[in-house]
This record gives sequence, structure tokens and C-alpha cells, in this order.
Amino acid sequence: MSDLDLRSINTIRVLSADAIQKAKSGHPGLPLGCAAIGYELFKEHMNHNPKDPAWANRDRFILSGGHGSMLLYSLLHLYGYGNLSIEDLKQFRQFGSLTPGHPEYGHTVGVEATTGPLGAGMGMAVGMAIAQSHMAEVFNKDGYNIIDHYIYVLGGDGCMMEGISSEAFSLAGTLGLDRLIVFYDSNNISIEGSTDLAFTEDVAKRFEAFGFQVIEVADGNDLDLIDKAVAEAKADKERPSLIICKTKIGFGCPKKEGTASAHGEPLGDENLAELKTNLGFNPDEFFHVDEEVYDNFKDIVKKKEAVYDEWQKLFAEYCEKYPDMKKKWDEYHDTDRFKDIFDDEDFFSYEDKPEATRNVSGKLLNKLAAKYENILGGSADLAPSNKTKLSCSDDYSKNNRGGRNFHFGVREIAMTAIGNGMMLYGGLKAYVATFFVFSDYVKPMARLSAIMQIPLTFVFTHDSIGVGEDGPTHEPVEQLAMLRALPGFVVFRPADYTETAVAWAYAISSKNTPTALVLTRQNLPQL
Ligand SMILES: Cc1ncc(C[n+]2csc(CCOP(=O)(O)OP(=O)(O)O)c2C)c(N)n1
Repeated sequence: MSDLDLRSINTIRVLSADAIQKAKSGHPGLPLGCAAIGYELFKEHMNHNPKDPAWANRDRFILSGGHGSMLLYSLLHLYGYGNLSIEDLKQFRQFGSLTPGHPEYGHTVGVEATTGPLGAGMGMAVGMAIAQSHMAEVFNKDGYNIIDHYIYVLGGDGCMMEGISSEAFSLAGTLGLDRLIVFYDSNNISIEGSTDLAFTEDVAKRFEAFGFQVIEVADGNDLDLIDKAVAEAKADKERPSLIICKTKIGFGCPKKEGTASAHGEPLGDENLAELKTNLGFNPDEFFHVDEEVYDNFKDIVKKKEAVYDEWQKLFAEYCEKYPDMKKKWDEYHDTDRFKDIFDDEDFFSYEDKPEATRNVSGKLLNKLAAKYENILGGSADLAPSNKTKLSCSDDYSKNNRGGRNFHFGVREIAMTAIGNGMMLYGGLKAYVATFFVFSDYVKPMARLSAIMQIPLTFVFTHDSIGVGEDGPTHEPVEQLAMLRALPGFVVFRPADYTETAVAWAYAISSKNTPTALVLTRQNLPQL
């Protein structure tokens, strides 16, 4: 590694530690331990352009261990994302600042997903990888790989312990999502101490069983090893990859390195000074970045811009050569066009006979899917009961990336995080489904949909104690109140065809609010 690389990596460390110390709260352990990984990924491997953070073919990076937010903010500052300034870093964790405690999508330019609840980012990354593969299948043409990027996600022991990760990665392995590259920040420390207290499983074997390629990086500060690992990950065209990086929490701070106290408290003035001295920085300077370090990042961006310009050229040629595809591309990315549904007579016309709203919903969803090709989704193994199968399409699978019917398996929380990831990706309109009573399993990720203001649609059938014979485990009682109490989350419990149609029209045209449809199994009269 060059001196400039090292100085740049250590600048990420020092900026992060300074911001956390100034805020008097935060998590220095991860940014210190993973600075080299973040640096190398953004420098050598990710195609991205800070001037166009919404570029469709950018590589995505999700910090699933959201508590390590200063790692991301330091990178975003140094790369010039959204003009995130040193002043913004000084406002870390302050109310209304651009640098909140955990990364927030839609708030800070360059943040791809809101993270903080551990494991959520892992699920959303799987959703993005699914979306990537689908969009690539729909839009790529011979010689025109418009969509050919990767999804990177980084998380620690906590993310690996959470059940949602196992759910999501089990599906990712089954689906062979080869564009997904998971970085595991393996430092054997979480809040209460050594992971030996509660987490001794062999993660590598677990991921092998999921169907991942597993690669080990013995030292998370060794850029060559990281490069080699990413190259191996990319070379596998059949499987997603897990890169287990052995790191030291709090790296560089002599009295904190490798200890649980590095995880979630500021280093303290003395330790901060020691960190800086140890890394060759002046302990009396705060939020300091050498000009040559800034220039290094500017040079990296320039190189990235050349790749970006190439893509723009390719895309322009593609649009000229395939005007129908260009039209389709624009349609997929036009969130306004769903409004038309309110004027669609066929959509609102029905037979005047008693019918369960879940059946009605199934008919409406199929009308929508026939009209709008970017609607896709599925159920947690309940599609026949939820009435969510799209008859106009076949199943999405490893061998059929174009399918629009998803089998999420019996994995409600991961399904919802995956749905969020599909929505965050852009261009797609996703729905997820299960029994209403299991909205309990869905809720933490639905809460994230609401916080992120992404219009994922939730189909919840079997809406009342009227489900009867399955007994109390299957009879929703308090779920309606729970979901209605969720800020920024719209809940419809329609009573007949017309109300269900309005609910679906609302859900599908919603731009920044998730919507739930709570539907009956029993027949209801048309009112
Ligand atoms: C769902 C959830 N449960 C608990 C927490 C609180 N929490 C934040 S970080 C953390 C420990 C994470 O340990 P690890 O991933 O090893 O991070 P590191 O110590 O390496 O920074 C916990 C329990 C959380 N953010 N999300």
C-alpha cells in the first residue's frame, strides 16, 4: 500500500474518531476497524460517481452495521457526495444534521438504505441484488450490458447473529445471486464483550451451506488481500460471496484496540490523542485533512468519471438502437404513470356478487400487473391463500431472472427487507404478502419502509378472528391497531370491490408511503 493510501485510510479513522468525540457519543470501533475495507472498495472496486449518486448502474454499498455510520460519512465527505462538509461531520448526531446517528436514506446523499436495526441492511442488499438481476434480464441486450453492477454490504458479528440475515442469505444462496458481495467485519467483539459469550458457530460453514462462495481475508487492513478477495467474488458467476475479513475493533487506538469499549463510546480525549500520534497525525489538530489526501480522492473520482462517461455513451447508443427499450426504461422509472389507474374503467368494474376482498385483490393485482410491467412480488409461501400470483408472468428463479412471481419462502421479516431493497433499487414496484396475523414478523422492516418513505405494498389476508378454526395463533386481534399506529404507514381495510380497488390504486400510485391492504377470507357483499 502506498503512503498516500495509508494516509487516506487513516484520515477516515481520525475524522470518524473526531466526530464521535465531539458528539460525545457514537461508535468508533467499526470505522477504525473497517477503514481500509471501505477505502479500497470505494477506490478500486465500486463504480460510482459522486456527481450522479442516482446513476442506475452504480455499484451499491450498504453499511448494514449502521452504528458505524461515521465510516460512511467520512467516505461520503472525502468523495464529495452531496457536498457533505467538514462542518456537517462536526454536527454528527445533532438534531437535523446531515450526519445522524445511523445512516438515513433520502436524508444524506449517498446513503443507499437506512440501517441501524442490525441485519436489516443484509436483507435489503439481497433485495437489491434480486432487483439488479431482474433489471439486467429485462434491459440488457447483446453488447449492451446496461445493468452489470454489484451490490456490496458490510456488517459485523451483530448482523451475522440476527436471524434476518440467515433468512435472507438462505434465499440469496438458493437464487444464486452472484452479484451480491457480503463483507463480514469479523472482530469477535460486540457490546457485551467477546462473541464467545453467545456466538461460536462456524459462519463460513453456515454460508457454504446457504450456497455462498466463502473467502477469508486474514487481515482487513491488507489492501492486496481485499483486492484478491473481491476479484474471486466477482469471478464466481453462480454464487453470492461472503468475504470474512478479520479485523481489530478500534484499530489504531492502543488502549482500545480489540476491546468491547471501542464499540460504542467515544475514545476520550487522551485516547483520541494517542490514536492520532500513533497514526502520524498531529494530536492538536481536529477534523484535519491533508490537501494531498483530498487530491487523492479527487483523482479517484476523475478515474471513476471516465467509467461513468463510457456507460453514458453506451446507454445513449442503446437508446438509439432500441427505441422500444428506451421507452420501456422511461416507463419503469416514471412513478407518475401509475396515476392513470384512477381513470381506468375496467379496473373499477366488478360483478355484483359477494366476494372475499382477498379474491378481489387478486383480480385487481393481476389487472395492474398486466398494465404495468414493473410490478412484481410474492408471498412468504402463502401465495395461493394471499391471491398474489400474477398470471401474466412466471416465477423468478436462478434460471429465470425475468420472472415476476417471487417465492420468498417462509421468511416474513427477510421478505419485507428484500421488498424494501427492491424498492430502493429503483425502477420496480414491489409487493409482499402473508397472513395478517404474521404482520408481527413483518413489522420491524415495515417500520423501515415508513421511515425511508418507500412505497412498498403489503398484502395481508385473513384479516380477522373470522379465520376461526385455525385458532388464536392465526386470529389477528391487535395487529390493525399496531400497523395503524406506525407513522407514515397507510393501512386500508376495504369492505368491498370498490374500496379494494381504491386501496390498490392508492398503493400503486403512492410515491413515498408504504401501504398495507388488510383483506378478508370471507365473502363480503358489494356495498
Ligand atoms: C436489531 C438490533 N438489536 C440491537 C441493536 C443494538 N446494537 C447496536 S450495535 C450492537 C452490537 C453489534 O456488534 P458488532 O456487529 O460486532 O459490531 P462491532 O462491535 O464490531 O462494531 C448492538 C447489540 C441494534 N442496533 N439492532
